[in-house]
Amino acid sequence: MRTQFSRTRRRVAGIALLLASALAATAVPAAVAAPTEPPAAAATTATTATTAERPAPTGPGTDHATDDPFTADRTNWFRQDRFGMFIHFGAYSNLEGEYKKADGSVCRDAEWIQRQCDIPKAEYEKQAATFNPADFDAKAVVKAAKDAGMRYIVITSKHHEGYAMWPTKVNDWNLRDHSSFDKKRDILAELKKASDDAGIKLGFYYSIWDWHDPDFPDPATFPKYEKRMRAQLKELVDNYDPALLWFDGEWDTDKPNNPWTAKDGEKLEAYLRDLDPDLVINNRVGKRRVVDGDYGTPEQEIPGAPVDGQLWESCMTLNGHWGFARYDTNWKSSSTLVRNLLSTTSRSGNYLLNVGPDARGRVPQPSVDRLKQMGDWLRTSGQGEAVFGARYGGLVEEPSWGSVSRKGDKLYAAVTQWPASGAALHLKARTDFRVTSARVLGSDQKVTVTKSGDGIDVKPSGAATNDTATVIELKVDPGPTARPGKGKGLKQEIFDNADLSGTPKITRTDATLNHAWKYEGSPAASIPSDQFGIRWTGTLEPRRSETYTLTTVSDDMARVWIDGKLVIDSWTPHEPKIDKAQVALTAGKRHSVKVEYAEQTGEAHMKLLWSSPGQEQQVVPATQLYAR
Ligand code: FHN
Repeated sequence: MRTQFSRTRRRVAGIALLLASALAATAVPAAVAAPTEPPAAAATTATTATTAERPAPTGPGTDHATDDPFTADRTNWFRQDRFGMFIHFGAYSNLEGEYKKADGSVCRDAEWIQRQCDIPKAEYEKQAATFNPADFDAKAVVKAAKDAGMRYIVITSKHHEGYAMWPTKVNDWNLRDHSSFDKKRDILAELKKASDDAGIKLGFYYSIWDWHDPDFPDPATFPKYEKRMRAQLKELVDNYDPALLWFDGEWDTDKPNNPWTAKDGEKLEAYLRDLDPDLVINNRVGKRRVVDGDYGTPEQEIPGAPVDGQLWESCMTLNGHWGFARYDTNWKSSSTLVRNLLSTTSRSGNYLLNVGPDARGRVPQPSVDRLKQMGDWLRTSGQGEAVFGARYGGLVEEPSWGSVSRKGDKLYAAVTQWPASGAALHLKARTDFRVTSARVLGSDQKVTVTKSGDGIDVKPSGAATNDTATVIELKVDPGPTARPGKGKGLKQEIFDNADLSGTPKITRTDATLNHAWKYEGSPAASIPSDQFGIRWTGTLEPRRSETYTLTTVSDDMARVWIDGKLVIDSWTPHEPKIDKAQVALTAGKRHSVKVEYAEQTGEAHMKLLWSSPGQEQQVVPATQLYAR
């Protein structure tokens, strides 16, 4: 359980981080509202929250990009752990996926059942009053996650139905005040303790879209809902110290109308970052875009490659439903699930796999069985090395016969289509590298590796070790990587117009092009949040000699020159957008770089990232940027 001290420490650290990033730009420190001490827990009535709003950073000079999620300590656990358990559990679970309508017909859905089956509010509240998940066993849930090899858990604290799964003081639509459950119990506290005891991170899913709160649908009353939502989120952060918040229900929709906007997301994210600078937050806090939160959230699918500009996590069901549905026995095989995990890892993504406890709070046995089988595969012969702490292979193209992840100086080729006797597995190289040794995990068979055409041939001499995936470990020499540079950042000229005309108002060194001014912010307190421009100039020093992918995340306009050549031209106003260029760079060489950016109106974002076969995606670090 969080102590007041630990949160204060976090917040102090957070301010230091904000100021450090501001000072690093040798700028006037961003106008960060010095958070006041949190108001004493306000006494609240059952239906409204009076917790005072804390002034989150905003206004000219505010920059919400306080670190790079690709390299920050704050996100390190998320980038290493790779595999998590999603839990969909709410009042909907009490119906177990079926509702008998007045006309005798049976309507089926899971966590959407109230809306999809048109259950009247009073009727839904009546059934929720009988909800009694007495058999919910946090230790058993955490054991199932550990047995699977899962490193973090995300549970629905409040789904679209608006029903809180913790004893919130904000209203009485919750598991404590509106159920038949033991009023002395708190399942989120039980799960927090069991997760802490097991060394597993705990996060909360929280739906912005709320079908129950009367103030939600009408934009005129929506601020009242927002106040209650923030009060609930503060309860979750203060009382359970989550590592992660998984927002959902951010999209434009009706029944009920959803007034949520990208600007609302900016304000909520700023509020949460101020509340706890360590939080990892997904992109559905805003509008599920590359500039929202710390990571993208593809659902029921796996992107075909690393995602540009953002970390990512694919969430999936074990059968066909998120919430429990007693009739849904369409369980994925453990082999499919392991292969999904290997695919996400090999593209630098995470896999969040869902379980849906039943009305009594029990995780279905077929779920538990498959999770155990996944863990058994991961624990066999060190095969988990291909997942935990691993990432995009980078040095080779993804093969058709499986996937390739990288961990340090090893590539892990997870083979799902074992070659015929005497045949080889071909890997197309993306850069020069050498294989210094090769072995099949769980077998002492000989493996030969030879250069072949556009890459290498890997020839095992024996049989696959299992039907799911046999892992071949290739120890590699990735070729020379220069020591980190001594750069401090690029020269930055800031104009108070979007034409970059006239004399720059501010000239300074900018450590990294990693900025999220969003709607209200700007590069300095003296620069308005609209109609400003920036030119960065200097040199960029790569650490490897290979083809780099330069990626910009920009809103409104951006363009990039390398060695005098225009390589990214995105000079027409746009919403948050990714642009990329392939550029051959030479290790240790100072390549001239110029970046121009313009903000006309609305949101303002500018990031410059790079990646290469031997360099994982990151914001181009200051050490590799020089003002001349
Ligand atoms: O509507 C929800 C759905 O019920 C479920 O929670 C998934 C899980 O990510 N998210 C939304 C659909 O995108």
